[in-house]
Amino acid sequence: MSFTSCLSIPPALAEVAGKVGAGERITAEDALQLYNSNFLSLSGLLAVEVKKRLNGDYVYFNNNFHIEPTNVCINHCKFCSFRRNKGQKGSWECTIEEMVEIVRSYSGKSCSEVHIVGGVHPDRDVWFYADLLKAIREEAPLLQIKAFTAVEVDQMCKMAGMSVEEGLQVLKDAGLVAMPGGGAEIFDETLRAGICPDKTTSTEWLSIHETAHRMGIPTNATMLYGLKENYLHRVDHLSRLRDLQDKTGGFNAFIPLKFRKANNLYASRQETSVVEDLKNFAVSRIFLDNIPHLKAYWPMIGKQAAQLSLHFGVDDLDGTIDDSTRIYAMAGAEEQNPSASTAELTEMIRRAGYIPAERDTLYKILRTW
Ligand code: V47
Repeated sequence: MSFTSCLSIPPALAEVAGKVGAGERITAEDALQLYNSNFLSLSGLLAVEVKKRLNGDYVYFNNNFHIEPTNVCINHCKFCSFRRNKGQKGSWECTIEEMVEIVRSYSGKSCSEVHIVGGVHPDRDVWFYADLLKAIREEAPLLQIKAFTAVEVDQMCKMAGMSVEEGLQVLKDAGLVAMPGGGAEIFDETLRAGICPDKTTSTEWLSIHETAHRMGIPTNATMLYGLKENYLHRVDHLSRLRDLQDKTGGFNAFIPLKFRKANNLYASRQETSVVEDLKNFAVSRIFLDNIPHLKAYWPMIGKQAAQLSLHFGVDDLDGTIDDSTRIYAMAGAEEQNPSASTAELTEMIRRAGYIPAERDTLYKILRTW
């Protein structure tokens, strides 16, 4: 007798559970079954099973900080609380010297990574950003640079009159180690046209990541959820990522990003519940069986929900961050001044029953507790 047959679980769901237990890949229809069911704890159990196969009892974090070069942006994404026009009150455009100064302020603090993401600036091209990376590398040769969403890369290459491949080569030569997963939003073309009409398209986003993977630049992937989409849209998004990962193997981590409503055009909408957030982590973990890591970005959902997510398939808590990012605080995220000490992150992980592992950008373990 199977484990699930002793419980009052609908047969279709028991079948999905059986597949996950046997290590089989689930289909899009199976993922929909999980999304549509109210057996949250079963989804959590299955997600932890997949997580353990991939990462054992480790839960990763890193010692990092962010640089947001500018919030001036040519795009007009309706969910964004961060963007400003050039010269508008509240806009900023850091110079290379100012950004190197930020890096210098972290010397001696054992950070292994700087995460650089900002608005899509109207006049800064690949050469500007390559100079930035070179200057950072000169200042801190051991610091790994994870930088620029596919949307930023798209625009900076166009500005320089280069193909994406040529532009990424310039950035790689200047010190780019990996790319973050932002700008994916939701791939469904109709929804995307409504919420971020002038942004890099879904096909272009996927193609830029495919090019990066081919060139040996690993990347992350995200999904903005809780804004207009239904479960079919989410499964479509996850399917496009899983298909690309089957082809390239270049995604390191998937990060679901919960829509936050403050200070943007969707302020009157309701945000998702913690139950929905945990379900989304679990289904993502089970469906994306080929992406090694599932990250909970704690500044967005808060530390308590992030700790709970470790029982829904999450194996990565991002990093210490040191209050160096504004994007989510401006959108009303849980953490208005996000900062976590190594002691705090290791304690969160240990109290959830896992082994804390400090990692670098490429998931090499630097230390365990
Ligand atoms: O693409 C913007 C999201 C992303 C809102 O790769 C919002 O390690 C919710 O991708 N509500 C950029 N989300 C940041 C990003 C990221 C963050 C942390 C780690 C990594 C990584 C990547 O932020 C955007 C967009 O999807 N976003 N506004 C909002 N109101």
